[in-house]
Amino acid sequence: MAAAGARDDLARGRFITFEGGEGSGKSTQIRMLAERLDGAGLSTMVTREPGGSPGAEIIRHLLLSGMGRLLGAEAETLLFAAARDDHVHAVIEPALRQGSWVLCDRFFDSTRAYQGRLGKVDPALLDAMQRVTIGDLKPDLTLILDVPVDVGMRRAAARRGGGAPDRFEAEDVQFHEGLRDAYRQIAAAEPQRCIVIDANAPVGMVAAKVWRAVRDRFPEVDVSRVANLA
Ligand code: T5A
Repeated sequence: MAAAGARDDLARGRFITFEGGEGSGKSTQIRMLAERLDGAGLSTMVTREPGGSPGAEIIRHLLLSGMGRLLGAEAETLLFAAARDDHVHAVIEPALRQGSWVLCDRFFDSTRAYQGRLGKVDPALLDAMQRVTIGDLKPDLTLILDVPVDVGMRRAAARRGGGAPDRFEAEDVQFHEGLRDAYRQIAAAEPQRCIVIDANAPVGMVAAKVWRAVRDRFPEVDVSRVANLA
């Protein structure tokens, strides 16, 4: 039985989440990491939260429009949880079982930081929602991209052009400073799972740090086929 379990574990893909404040460069780095893992011959899947499955994308629209906020912090948190539940069961778990490496732009640490620390939602409610939505599923690795708040906000503004900021981008500087601090605390509490990456650097330099962190954590990745190793 134990041997079969070990084989199942090896066949299962790895689950890597990216976290950080607004404009920290998560989407950019996920795309680059996916290319490298593909180059190493691994099946990879890129996804995001809130969203990532048809049902969760509908809830994403509601949340980022700011409508969830009108319901209060707890109800807004429940909407994030509902989206995650669908995403985990419809997309993430099946992909991992099929051996894909799943790279997810935000996961439950975002709820801990945004709704827990900043929205002051009761930790007992967050624990209960986590049990229901993700059960034992934890990321194998979480990369927290850290940038000064003004840098992240400038990048987010440049990316959206003349468009209006979304629900969370529109919060004040104090909120975003608190967010950065919340992520540092999450990393300090779970150093086995989380690595903080200084993302206040050119894209290629950040990508090299991300790649190093992934190779250190997963030495089983065959890098001999990956081009342009930084
Ligand atoms: N949320 C989410 C919760 O409150 N609770 C939850 O449980 C969850 C799951 C999602 C929002 O929902 C909240 C958090 C968020 O506020 P979103 O639209 O998905 O919102 O946005 P974000 O996840 O915040 O992502 P962003 O798109 O704002 O930023 P990224 O993905 O971190 O950054 P990226 O890669 O798009 O880069 C932004 C710009 O900067 C440039 C890029 O080219 C781009 O133009 N850039 C760099 N420029 C210079 N140097 C670098 N190193 C750069 N890297 C990227």
